[in-house]
Amino acid sequence: LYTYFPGGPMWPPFRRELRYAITAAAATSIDRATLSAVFARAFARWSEATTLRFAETASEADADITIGFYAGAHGDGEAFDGPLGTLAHAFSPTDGRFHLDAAEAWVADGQGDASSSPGAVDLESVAVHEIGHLLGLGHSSVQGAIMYPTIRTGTRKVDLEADDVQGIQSMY
Ligand code: TQI
Ligand code: CA
Ligand code: ZN
Ligand code: ZN
Repeated sequence: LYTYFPGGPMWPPFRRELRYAITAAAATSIDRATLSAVFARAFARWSEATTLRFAETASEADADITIGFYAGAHGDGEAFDGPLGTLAHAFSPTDGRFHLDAAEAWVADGQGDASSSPGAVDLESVAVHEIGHLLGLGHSSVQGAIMYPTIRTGTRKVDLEADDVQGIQSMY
């Protein structure tokens, strides 16, 4: 079953269109257009299941959600740990910060070192999971759910399960 963050924080009902900015992309080798496409698809999984809409903005000041790649300590007390281990983290509503570990062998749309690295991590799969957190979902006990707290490296898991849909539809 799906869970919420403690206290059940969510984006308020008058905020049904959320803007996101990709602010720190320099630390990854994946090009900017590919990043835009991958995150757009990841957000679309959740907007298709809810009344939420997401739009990319170039302006960080304008953004509800900020997405960036960082290596090691990056100022929020949750230092990244190099390859594998923690891949990414996202804060609960309505913080909006979504950070990815720049040290991972990210792969997206055939870019990155999918074949050469045994630790390759699919960016879109991680993005779909972290967006669940950004929207207020905790972890699910249903194996196969996007919000289940493990994923095998080198695999792709981007389709919401019934459990994820029920969880998000109970909020939005
Ligand atoms: N990052 C953890 C995660 O997103 C961070 C975390 C641990 C967390 N406990 C939490 C976030 C509780 C919110 C609430 O789950 S991770 C996966 C998965 C990670 C893990 O790097 O370990 C994915 C990132 F689910 F596959 F294990 C993305 Cl998809
Ligand atoms: Ca890591
Ligand atoms: Zn961080
Ligand atoms: Zn998680």
